[in-house]
Amino acid sequence: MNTQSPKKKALITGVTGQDGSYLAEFLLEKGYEVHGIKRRSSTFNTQRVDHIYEDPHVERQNFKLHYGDLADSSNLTRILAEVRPDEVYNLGAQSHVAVSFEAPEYTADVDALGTLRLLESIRFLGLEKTTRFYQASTSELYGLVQEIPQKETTPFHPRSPYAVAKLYAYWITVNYREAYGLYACNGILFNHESPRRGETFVTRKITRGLCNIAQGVDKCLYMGNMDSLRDWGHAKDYVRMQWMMLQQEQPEDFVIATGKQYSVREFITWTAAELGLVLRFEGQGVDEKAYVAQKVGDKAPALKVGDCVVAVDPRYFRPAEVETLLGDPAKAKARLGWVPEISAQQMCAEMVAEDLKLARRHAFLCAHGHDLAMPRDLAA
Ligand code: NDP
Ligand code: GDR
Repeated sequence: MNTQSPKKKALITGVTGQDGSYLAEFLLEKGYEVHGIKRRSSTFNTQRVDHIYEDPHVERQNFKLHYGDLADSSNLTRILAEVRPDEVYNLGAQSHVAVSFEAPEYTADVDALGTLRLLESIRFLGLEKTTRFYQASTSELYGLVQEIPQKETTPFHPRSPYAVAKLYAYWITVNYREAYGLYACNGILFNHESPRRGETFVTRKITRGLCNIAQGVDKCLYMGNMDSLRDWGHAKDYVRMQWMMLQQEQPEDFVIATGKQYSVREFITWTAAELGLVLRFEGQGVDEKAYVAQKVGDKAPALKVGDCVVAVDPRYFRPAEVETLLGDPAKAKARLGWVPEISAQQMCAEMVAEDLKLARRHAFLCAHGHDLAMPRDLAA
């Protein structure tokens, strides 16, 4: 007789993203059967989960991918009906704040209505008493901050189409909890990064950019608002907390943050120090917006980091900026015993080490006759 209890099943939207990949690893280690939704793409988009890929031809596959999209309700309903997960982690999103100003309707469709589609499918299938739901909420909800530091009770004031869409997702999650008794939680996560961070988010843009410059494969790093202040943690610490939230008796919302705040300029300084670049800011202390307004012409004003140039490019200023975010994780610590284990500086060092390997490989291949273009993105 088999006395083993069946494996728990988790479904992750956004499994190919930074958090999805760490969460999938974490849940597999905990013995879960992990299902992930991936989008159809004309090029491979599974780099972050390739190392945990399991051949579908073997028996007892523990990691399974399904094609899908948060814009497609029938697809979500079919996957939920097929998997009948114990836990759903809704991490899928158009997650770039600056891009949300360019594509506000799409961002609302995926980030706001996508969450509703998932919740409604759970209800439609009668899973609301058995399936637990995690919503990837964000510190961007605080936007124009009303209180320092920000905690679960701090009022919201979103400042971008992304944040407004996530505000809907936050409240619809609360609503399904209150209306239908669904076990649903919002994790209000502050910025978290890693070597797997998308290349167009500021930390990764800096580590990648300066590593490339240090290896001679790039010349200049163009930045937006370097005075912006963020509370940066490590994605590995944060996915642990996503799982912890779904293991409580009662569903609740939690702020996840480190309680420490640094500027984008400081992150540049740490990265330069890791690489042994002598840091020399020209124009230190200037308000870059005013500086750009004065000097803008066809020449971008430049701040120098040793031999490499960090230039301000106004295209990276946002129509409405979130200037400062600082979280108070006291509730997570008191109720769940969660504390972040990796500091922002340690994380920066890890990111630099990984990006240096990539930059060296690129430089090596170029030096040996390969005509390789550096991948670029409008948002970076
Ligand atoms: P990423 O941008 O790295 O990953 C986003 C994931 O969502 C990717 O797998 C992406 O697929 C997928 N996705 C995008 N659009 C759709 C769609 N239409 N249908 C289905 N899947 C889609 O984000 P992170 O891993 O950093 O963040 C995870 C979640 O947490 C997001 O919801 C984000 O908004 C939120 N969040 C993130 C924070 C952070 O600091 N990282 C802080 C607070 C909240 P593909 O790979 O094909 O692009
Ligand atoms: P954010 O992250 O908008 O906080 O959203 P991002 O790393 O993009 O920006 C952080 C701050 O840095 C400033 N900045 C720049 N940002 C980018 N991307 N590129 C630049 O060149 C640049 N120069 C300065 C920004 O103006 C901003 O103030 C992230 C995402 O992961 C969201 O999905 C998530 O919800 C929040 O974190 C919490």
